[in-house]
Amino acid sequence: MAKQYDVLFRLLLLGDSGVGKTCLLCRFTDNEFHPSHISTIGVDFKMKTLEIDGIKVRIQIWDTAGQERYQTITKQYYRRAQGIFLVYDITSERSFQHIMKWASDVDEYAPEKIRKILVGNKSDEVDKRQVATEQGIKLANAYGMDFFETSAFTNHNITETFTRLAEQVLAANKKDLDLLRMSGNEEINLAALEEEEGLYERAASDESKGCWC
Ligand SMILES: Nc1nc2c(ncn2[C@@H]2O[C@H](COP(=O)(O)OP(=O)(O)O)[C@@H](O)[C@H]2O)c(=O)[nH]1
Ligand SMILES: [Mg+2]
Repeated sequence: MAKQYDVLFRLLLLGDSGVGKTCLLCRFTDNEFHPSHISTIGVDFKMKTLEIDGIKVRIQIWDTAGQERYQTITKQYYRRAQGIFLVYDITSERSFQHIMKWASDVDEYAPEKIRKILVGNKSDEVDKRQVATEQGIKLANAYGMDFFETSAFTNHNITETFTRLAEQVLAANKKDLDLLRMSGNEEINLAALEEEEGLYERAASDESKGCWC
């Protein structure tokens, strides 16, 4: 069977409930926007393959629920991720302030070489803006992260944001990647995928749910 991709990365969307994480994911993977859908329960994921520097990068993007009660589920996922989106809503000062809490969780639970990117979503909501672009830039600089303002609604900066994080993860893992490529990594990746799917089923079976998007 022909190899479908060269490497598999896991990226995680973090941030308060309602900032638009699920909408960002739907826009990126399916180019769809559903204005209202059932809140994400626990953790869910979608896949997409990108080609970066001639390397087929399959990214598995995990979408978490921001509610405190799911924290015990999501913390297991920090450790298995290579990249993290820290998402706030530009119309919610509160969601911006909470980024510090999310970032400190990442520092505590995620691997050291994890790559992070700051995302200010709902950039289309100009009249309701509470967080200035400069505030986002300043915070991202303080953490040494890249920063994008996005809109899942208008599709502004969506591909750019996901691609940038995937590129950074690729660069951070380049050495291991070369080793994997030399030895052929398909089996390893498929095994990892099956393992993740098992985890997902366990998380999902905790609570029955409808369509999450
Ligand atoms: N105007 C606007 N609304 C958005 C955008 N992204 C998400 N929303 C809305 O924000 C609400 C929460 O989105 P959702 O993806 O469920 O947030 P999550 O809890 O972070 O997953 C929904 O009512 C969406 O319609 C955006 O880019 N612009
Ligand atoms: Mg959600």
